[in-house]
Amino acid sequence: GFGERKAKAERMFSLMDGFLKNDPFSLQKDILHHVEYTMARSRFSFDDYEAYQALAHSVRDRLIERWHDTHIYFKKTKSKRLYFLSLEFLMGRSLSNSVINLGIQDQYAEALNQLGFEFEVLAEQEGDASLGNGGLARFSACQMDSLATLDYPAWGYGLRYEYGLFRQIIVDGFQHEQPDYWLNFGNPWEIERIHVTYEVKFNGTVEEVDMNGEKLKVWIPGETVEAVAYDNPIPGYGTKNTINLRLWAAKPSNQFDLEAYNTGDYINSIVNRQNTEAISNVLYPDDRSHQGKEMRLKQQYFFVSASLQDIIRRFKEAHNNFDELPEQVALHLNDTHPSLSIAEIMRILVDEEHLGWSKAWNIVNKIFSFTTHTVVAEGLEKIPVDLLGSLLPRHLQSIRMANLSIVCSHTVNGVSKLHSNTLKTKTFKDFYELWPEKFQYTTNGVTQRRWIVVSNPSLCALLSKWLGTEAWIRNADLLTGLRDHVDNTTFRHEWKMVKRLNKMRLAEYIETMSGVKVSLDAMFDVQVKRIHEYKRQLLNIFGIIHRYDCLKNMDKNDRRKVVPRVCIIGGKAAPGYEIAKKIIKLCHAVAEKVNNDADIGDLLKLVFIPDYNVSVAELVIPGADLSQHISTAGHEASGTGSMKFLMNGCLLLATADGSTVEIIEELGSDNLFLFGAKVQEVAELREKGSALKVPLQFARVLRMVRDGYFGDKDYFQSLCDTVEVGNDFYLLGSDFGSYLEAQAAADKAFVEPDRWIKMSILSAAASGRFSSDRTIREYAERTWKIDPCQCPF
Ligand code: CR6
Repeated sequence: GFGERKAKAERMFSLMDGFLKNDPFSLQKDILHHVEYTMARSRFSFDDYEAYQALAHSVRDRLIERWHDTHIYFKKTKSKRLYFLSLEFLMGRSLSNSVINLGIQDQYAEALNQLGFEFEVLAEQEGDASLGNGGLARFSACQMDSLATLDYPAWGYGLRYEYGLFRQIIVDGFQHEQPDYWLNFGNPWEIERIHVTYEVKFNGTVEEVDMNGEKLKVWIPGETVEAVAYDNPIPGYGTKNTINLRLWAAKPSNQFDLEAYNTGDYINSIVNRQNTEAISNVLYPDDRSHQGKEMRLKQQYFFVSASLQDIIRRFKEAHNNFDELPEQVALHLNDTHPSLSIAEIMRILVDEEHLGWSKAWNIVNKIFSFTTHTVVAEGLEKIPVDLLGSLLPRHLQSIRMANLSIVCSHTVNGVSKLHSNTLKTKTFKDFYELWPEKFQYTTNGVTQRRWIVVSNPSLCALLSKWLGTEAWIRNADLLTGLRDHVDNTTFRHEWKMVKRLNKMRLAEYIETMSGVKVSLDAMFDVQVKRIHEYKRQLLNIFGIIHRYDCLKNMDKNDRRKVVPRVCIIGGKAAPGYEIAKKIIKLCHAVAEKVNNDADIGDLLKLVFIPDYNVSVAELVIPGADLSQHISTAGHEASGTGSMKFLMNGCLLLATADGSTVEIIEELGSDNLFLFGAKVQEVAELREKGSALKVPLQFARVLRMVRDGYFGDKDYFQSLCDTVEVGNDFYLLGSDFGSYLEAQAAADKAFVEPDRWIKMSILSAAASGRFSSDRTIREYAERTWKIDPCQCPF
């Protein structure tokens, strides 16, 4: 009986000697325990990597304790749960983040010191978990951190790709892609659950069978694959709550396929089975379109089917009536990628739970919400009818994934105010007229735990000192308190020192990566994000060429007045995106010329930072003076990089696109450098075609590239064609004049250090609204209708 089981559990718990202790002495013992028994290394000889692994395992143990208790508590309270379904999560590194969220960083630092190691050095040993492409994926990771911190009963679901996003290496200025074997050295942050598995079916036929006079549709699959769960604990900050990110891996199914084995082709049937593992092998490296790829569809369905079986199983453990589903379960579709969930849950409710179509439909309409992260039609997935029909014969209902998601979701979210307007007036105009009440927006955000506390410890200390509290780490609105100190010279001096320290860190990194020595007195001007024509890295490079050209034509006296710049560009191009790859090559070609020009010296440097990812971002963002977010208005749905720079006291040079519009509302247009066509002007400018006015300087820069001033003349022609008058879809030419003016305004502000520092402080002070805590709270209250559920300590 229950009493007996409880007594047994209590006896076992007493044998465990209670929870793990967090004093430095206990931590040392635990780390050494893992060196000996987990890493199986000889006690007195282990290198930094092994020390990192042992350290990570000791942290993992502490996460597991809280993760267990959190789930026991969630189960007990039976509160409504959120399931966040996303094909991508860019978690980056976990060690520092976990230790900080557990609140035991000082104890760990001391423990390691006593063992003769340094925490920061070991933390550098960790590789990134790069299970995503760009903004959408990092935003998912930030949301997980906020869900845990705000005590929401939430689960994340995703895929455990064997290969994350490719590593970018640069050879002779060209991008090459290398596979990311991130699991080769083990992953201490995941827990393999060999018993949490589900069968996922593919292909085959649908047959009608007669069951006691009732006609039922039965799917006879052609292939079955097994999904195995890998759990990744996500700790909240300042709370015991540690939620779960469950990632699925594909394994050959156990089910006997008698026919294959009976034909005697034993070897081949095993080889064929191994191929099924390929489903979760690799992340698709395009961040905007995945049109009509069979493996991509298989991944999506594999993910959706395993997740929903798991969710329904958990629901049925505690409830026996599906009418309760909408009060117990919120399912969130992160973009259209998991939208097959809608068809799959209908299949489960109709075919397996025998609810009947209309009853199932009524339930399904109350549980889904959907966020779209794109503005352009080519970003909306479409699946060819015959592909869906052959792979999922029972799901063939609708194939425009966005339409499916809108029809069946109670809420359709945009990711910024501007984006939402575009959705209502353009992309989904018809749907908006039909159901205006469904359309909302929840502006994106980023977590200050990762983007200040982990990545910028000196700023973190300074903020707590001047705000007189660490409470901003859980409540970013408190950052507005910095405005009270902006006139204090001591504060400003300390602020400046922090920036300088971070610039030093970045300068060292640049020197090791590229051999270029940069001056700390220069303005560090950064653009890091995926390479896309609409993000206009080319506009930035053209601006740099223009600057170089001006410097070359100046006399020595005038040069002395120029603000020295270090221009930093980083980002990956999708492997098949030719123009983006040419932009990377051009950046290297210009850098080669500029950086080796003795005439120019420290006045201008251009560096391309290879393999931009989360951990590189943690280093680059705190060290930036200026950052560029210069997409053609109307093309960046939100943009979240800008929010991280803002938090780190970095000034923005930006167009009025995506979330920048709301940043301006918080910050005031005087505190950033704004330029370019407004969203409502873009269509008209495009219509002008070859009659569009383009400044002479633009034509001159274009000519230089075309004439081979930076080499590779032939290779760059097609790139130049994309911005030639009449063909310049992203309006680089027509925005060039105002771009240069904004750059000049930035130079002017930089030579007044007091003014610059004030703007920097005001930037950080305005960043509170862009915390993902605010985003998650809005979603929780308005869209998901879930309440916090805090596990007692
Ligand atoms: N590429 C948007 O383009 C937005 C993020 C997160 C993007 C970007 O503006 O900030 O999503 N869209 O909402 C997609 O990935 C489809 C992105 O990261």
